[in-house]
Amino acid sequence: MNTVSKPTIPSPAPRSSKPEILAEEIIERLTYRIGKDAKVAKPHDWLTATILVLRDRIIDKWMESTRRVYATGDKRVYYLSLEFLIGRLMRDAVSNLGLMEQVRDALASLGVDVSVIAGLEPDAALGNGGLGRLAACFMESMATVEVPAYGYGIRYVHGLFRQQLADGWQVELPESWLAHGNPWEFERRESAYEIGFGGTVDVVNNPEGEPRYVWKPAERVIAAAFDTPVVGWRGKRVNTLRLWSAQPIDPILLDAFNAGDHIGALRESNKAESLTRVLYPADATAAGQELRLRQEFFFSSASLQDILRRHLQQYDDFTSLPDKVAIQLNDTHPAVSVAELVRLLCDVHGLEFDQAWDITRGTIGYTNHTLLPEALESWPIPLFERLLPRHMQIIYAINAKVLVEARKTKTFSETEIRSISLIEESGERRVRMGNLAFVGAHSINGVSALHTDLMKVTVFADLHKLYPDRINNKTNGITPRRWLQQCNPGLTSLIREAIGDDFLDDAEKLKPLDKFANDASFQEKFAAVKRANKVALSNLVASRMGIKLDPSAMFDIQIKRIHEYKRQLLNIIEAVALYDQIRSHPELDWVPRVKLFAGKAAPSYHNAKLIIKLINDVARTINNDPAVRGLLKIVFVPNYNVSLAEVMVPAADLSEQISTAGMEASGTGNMKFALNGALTIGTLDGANVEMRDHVGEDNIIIFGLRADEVAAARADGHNPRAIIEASRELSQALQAISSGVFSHDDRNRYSALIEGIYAHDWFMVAADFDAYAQAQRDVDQLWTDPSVWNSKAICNTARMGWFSSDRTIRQYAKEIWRAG
Ligand code: B1N
Repeated sequence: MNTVSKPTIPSPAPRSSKPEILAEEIIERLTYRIGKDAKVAKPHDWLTATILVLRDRIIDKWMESTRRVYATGDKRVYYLSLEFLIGRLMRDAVSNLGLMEQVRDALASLGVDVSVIAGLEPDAALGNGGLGRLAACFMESMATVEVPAYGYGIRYVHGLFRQQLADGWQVELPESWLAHGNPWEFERRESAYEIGFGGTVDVVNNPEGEPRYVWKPAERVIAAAFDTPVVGWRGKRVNTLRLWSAQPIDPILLDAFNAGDHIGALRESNKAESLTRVLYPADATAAGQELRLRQEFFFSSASLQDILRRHLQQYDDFTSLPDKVAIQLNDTHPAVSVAELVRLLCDVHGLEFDQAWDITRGTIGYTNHTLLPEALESWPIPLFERLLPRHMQIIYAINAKVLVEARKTKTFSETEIRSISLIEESGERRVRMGNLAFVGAHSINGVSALHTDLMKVTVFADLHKLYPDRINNKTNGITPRRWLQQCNPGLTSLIREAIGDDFLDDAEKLKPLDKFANDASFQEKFAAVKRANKVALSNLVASRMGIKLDPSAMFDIQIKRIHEYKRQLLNIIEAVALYDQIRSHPELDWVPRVKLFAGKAAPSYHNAKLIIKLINDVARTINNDPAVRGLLKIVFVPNYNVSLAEVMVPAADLSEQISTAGMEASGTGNMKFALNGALTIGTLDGANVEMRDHVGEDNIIIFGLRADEVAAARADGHNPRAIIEASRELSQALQAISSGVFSHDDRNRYSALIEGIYAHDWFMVAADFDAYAQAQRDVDQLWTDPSVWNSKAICNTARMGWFSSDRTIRQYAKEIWRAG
C-alpha cells in the first residue's frame, strides 16, 4: 500500500492586469520563451510575446470554467462545424478581458504600438463565408451567455485562399496562417483517436441479443487535438475550440526507407496529413470529392469519440447522454455523425440498435443553412460503401425504420415515400445527407423566419409532414463585441456618452438611442464618426490600391462571396446604367457615390469569376472617364476577409443586400452593416425581412419581387426578353456590356453571361432591375438631406440589438439544447 500522502498542490497566483506587470511579463516571454533580446526583437516577436501574456490571463478562467461544469453536472453543448471563420483573436481577447488600455500602455512603455503588432496577426480563415463566421460568432456568444460549450472542427493548414487580382481577374494563392506558429493553440497529445476508412465488416452471432458487427478498416489515421480558448464578454467564461489534425500512425515506414524507397516510406504519412491540409473553397455548393467525405467523417468520428470518452469519465453509461450532451450539426457537413454515433454506441459500447437510435436522436440537432439544390450534399453509394461500409449498413437500417414508420401512417404517396428516403434512387444511387441529418435529429432549424418557412414547403416538405414538430426557426445573429465595440470604437464611445453602458452587456439596450435620432447635435457627432471610419477605409484603399476616394461621397458597399444569387451582377449593371445617365444628363444634381465591392469566388465557379472581371472592367472605364467628374467611382477591394470586413462595415453608408428573394437563407453581413448605422437597400429575402420588422419600413429601402413571386415567375415561364425590351435603361446597359464597351480587348467576354439574362434570367436580374434602379434613386433623394439620412441611420443602430448572436444562442440553449 502506498503510504505517501498526496501533497496539496498550490494554485499559481492570479495574474495581474497592471500595465507595469504586463510590460514585465512581455519582456520575460520575449526573452525566455521566444529567445529574443528586446533590442533586436521584430514586430512579430512582440506580437507573440503579447499573446503569450494574454493567454495566461485566459488560462486562469479557462480552467475555472472546466472545473465548474464538472462540479455542477451541467449539460455540455458541442457545436460540430467543418468551418470556423475566426479572423484575428488578439483584439477580441484583449477587449473581452477588459484590458484594452492596459495592454496599449504596457506596449507603449516598451516602445511598441499595439495597433501595428495587432495588424500582423494572421486572419484565421478556416471557413468560406457566412456559415463559418456564424460558427465563430456562436463560439463567442456561448462563452458570453455562459453555455458550457466546445466547438469541434478541422485544423486546416491552409485556410481559404488569398485572392489577388491580375488584370482584373481573380487569382488564388495559398494561405498559410500557421507560418509564424500559432501562440493561441495548445496541442493535446493525450487526446488522440484512431479514425478508420474502408475495409470490411464482420458479423458475429450473439446468443444474448442482436448480432455484433465488427468494422475492420483498411486504413487508419490519428486525429490529434489542438485547443484554442474562446473568451466571452468580460471574461465570464472561457470555452474550447478543439480542432483536429490528421497524423499518420507510422510517421515513416523505416523498412521501405532503408530499402531505398524514400518516397514510398513517406507515402502513408503524406496521405494522412493531406486529409486536413486544405479547406474546400466552395460556399453553398457541395464539393463531391472523396477527400471531402473523408474530412467530414474524420472530424465527426474524432469529435464523437471525444464526447463519449468525456461523458463516461463522469457518468456510468449512455442512457443520460441526451440529458448531459447536446450535439449541434452545422449543416450536413457533419451529418455522417448520425451513423457514427449509432455505430460507436452499438459496435464499440455494446448497446442495442433501437436504444442507440433513441439516444442519437435525443442528442443531435441539425441546422440547415441553404435550400440551393447544388448545395445539398449527397454521396454516390459505391463511394460511401467503399469508404464507410459499416455506416452504409447503419444508414440502410435507419432508412428501413423511417420508411416503415412513414408507410404505417398510410398518408404518403409513393412519390412522397421516395422523397423521405435516405437513398436517392433515380439515376445514380446516392445517400442524401440532409435526410440523414433530419431523421437523426430531434430538432431541425432554419436560420431566418422566411428560410424556415420555405424549408417546410420545399426540400423537407415530406419529412416535415412525417415529423411536424421538428422544424423550428433560429434567426441568425452576430456578436456585437467584434461587430460593434471592436470594429467601431468611435461609435461605441459615442453611444456610451449618450445612453450609458448597459448596451455593452445587452445589445437590446441600444433601444434608448432611438431618442437621439432627431437630435441635431447627436446627428452631427454620429456623422463625424461615420466620416472618420470612411477616412480610415479610404486610407486602406489608397495604400493597397493607389485609388483615392472622397469620404464625403456616399459609400455604397457590397461585400460577400461572389455568387449569382447574391446578384453582384445586378449591382454592376445598375452602375453601368447610372454611368450612362450621368453622361447623358450632366446638368442634373447627381449624388456622388463610391461603389465598393469585395468577395471571393469559388475557384471553379466560372460565372462568379467573370463577374469579378466585369466589375473591374467597368471600374476602369468609369473611374477614368472625365465626363463622370468623380460622381461615380467603382472599387473592387481584393482579398476580402474578416479583418477587411472590420474596416469596411463601419465605413458604409449604404449596405447592398440584394439577393434573389428566396435564395439567401439569412445573411449576416446585412446585420453587421445596419448595426453600424448603414441603411440597407435590399430584397425581402433571408433575415432582411426581420430586419425590416425591427428597424421599421421607413428606415430600410426594400425593392423587388418577393419569394413567392419569384417562384410563380419561374413556374409560369418568366419572359425576360420582354422585360428588357420595355426598359430602355436596362437594354442599353446590357447592350453596352455584351457588345464589349468595357472589354475592348475581348469584345465577347461577357456575351454569354448577358445572354443568360435574356434567355432565362434565373436570378431575376432583369425582373428586378427597374425596381432596383428606382430604389437607388430614392436612396439618392434621402442622401440629399443629411438630417433625414442620419436620423434613419441612428434608428438602425438603435434597433438592431435583437440581432445579437447572444439572443440567438439563448434561443438555441432554451429551445433546442435545454442547456445553460
Ligand atoms: O450560411 C449563412 C447564411 O447567413 C447564408 O445565407 C448562407 O448562404 C450560408 C456548403 C455553405 N449556406 N450554406 C453554406 C457553406 C460551405 C459549404 O461547403 C454550404 N453557407 C451558407 C449562415 O447561416
